[in-house]
Amino acid sequence: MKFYNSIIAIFTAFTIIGCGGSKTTEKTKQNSKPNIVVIYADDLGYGDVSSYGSTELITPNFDRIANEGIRFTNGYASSPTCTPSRFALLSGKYPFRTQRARVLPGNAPLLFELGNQTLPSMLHDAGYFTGVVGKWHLGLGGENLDWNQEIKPGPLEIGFDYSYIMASTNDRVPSVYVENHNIVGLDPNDPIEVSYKKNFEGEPTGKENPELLKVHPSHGHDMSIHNGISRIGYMRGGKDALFIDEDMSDDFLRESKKYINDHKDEPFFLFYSLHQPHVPRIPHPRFAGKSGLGPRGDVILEADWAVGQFLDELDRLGLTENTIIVFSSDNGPVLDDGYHDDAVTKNGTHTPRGGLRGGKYSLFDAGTHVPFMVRWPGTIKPGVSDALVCQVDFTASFAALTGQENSTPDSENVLDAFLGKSDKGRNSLLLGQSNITSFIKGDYVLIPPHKGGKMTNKWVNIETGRNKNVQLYNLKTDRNQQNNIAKDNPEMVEAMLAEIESIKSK
Ligand code: NG6
Ligand code: CA
Repeated sequence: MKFYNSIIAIFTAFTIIGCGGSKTTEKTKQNSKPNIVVIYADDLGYGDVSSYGSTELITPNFDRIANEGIRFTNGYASSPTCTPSRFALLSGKYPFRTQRARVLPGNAPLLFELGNQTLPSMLHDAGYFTGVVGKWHLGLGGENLDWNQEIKPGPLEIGFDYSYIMASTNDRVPSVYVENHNIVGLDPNDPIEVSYKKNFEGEPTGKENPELLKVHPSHGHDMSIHNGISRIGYMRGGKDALFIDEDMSDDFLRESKKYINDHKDEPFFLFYSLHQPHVPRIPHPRFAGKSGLGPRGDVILEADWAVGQFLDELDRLGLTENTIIVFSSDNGPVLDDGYHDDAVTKNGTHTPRGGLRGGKYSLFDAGTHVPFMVRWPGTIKPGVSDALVCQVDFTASFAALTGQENSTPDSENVLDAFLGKSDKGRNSLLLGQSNITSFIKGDYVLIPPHKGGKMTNKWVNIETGRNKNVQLYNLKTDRNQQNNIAKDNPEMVEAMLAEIESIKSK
């Protein structure tokens, strides 16, 4: 595969020399097998990034990707929560097609049906080495998994050639990393046990032993304790394998850098899945207090730094011009998501949702409308695009780039928008989890009737967007969704509801 990269280099050099150096733009016989890296933040809002308008939190390295590539102003995650968005990104399927596509417990079986095309399996078939490092939260193994044995099926069974993942989330047990089929650093003499039903005898919990905690839960998160933080779920044993929250960012950065070093001589795909700024927000001491906005701001700065280090490593390896980087987030922002960590009290005038309505969990726009940038230096001309694009589109778009067929049901080829060759992305987009949360068509978004309260619980304190009546907003003229125009546009409402039904029956 070294050969392959050399050919590109020779071709580029030849073109530049051959054209007397003045027509470097003519080198655009586009490389059809650039490396592809998807960097995926967890709960980062549209307004948390300085190139998207944040003035209180400055993120030079996220901005580097935005400014050297295309910054999308209408880029979407598929769902206002994590599991379904990740599922859509990797499967090319709308989450509503799978009843289990909602926030999964840490001992949930793998969410994917085996044998279907996925983003990594498609790229594997295209000749890529495929890997994932970081947060997973898509289930592992089958029912009643024994974490001390081989953990499968998992990433390797859906198309990844390598995986180094956090088993679930940083607030759910088991608090371990899994490399391929095994927990990292597990001592066979100290097996790990996991339960989401009841505690193991003699084990402290956040509820009963708050004196053992360095961060206190606000709601939920009062079960097993490790590293001074109580989590969701119970575990016992596996002491040597438990991760240290303060080191997690460095762990994922180290593994990501190692991965690109190991595979620099062949086309590679890397899903670099950050854990920030999801709770618990525990920055490395290098970043504690740096943002002035409390730990939520600090871990965003920590993530930004890690992304910068990763970009520097690509530069050092000479891979920058041969690598597409996509940066986005799995859902919108939240302040108090279960711990008293000063996210609310120290937020000041910062606006994580960046002028959009709602936030994480919400059917309003800020639940899914996220930072979204694509960089490919030398091929993509930097710019800003208003095209409607979604993470579910990676499979079809990168299939088009690499000469593969897309056989996933909902992914659309928006490669020209990703590469800045076209201002047009999708015509319409369905968002959801195990149900349908909203439907965007052109400038309009329709939110079907939903039961339930208008606000989440008092800690999370986000508008849910739920309404027993149908809602319709013009996102172009009313970006903050203040005027429900459903009543004045019954035909449009009917047509959009009918279109949802036809997508459902596809
Ligand atoms: C919620 C958790 C929240 C977070 C979320 C999933 C409680 C009270 N809240 O149920 O802290 O873990 O699930 O977040 O337990 S996500 O980004 O992974 O979807
Ligand atoms: Ca998330």
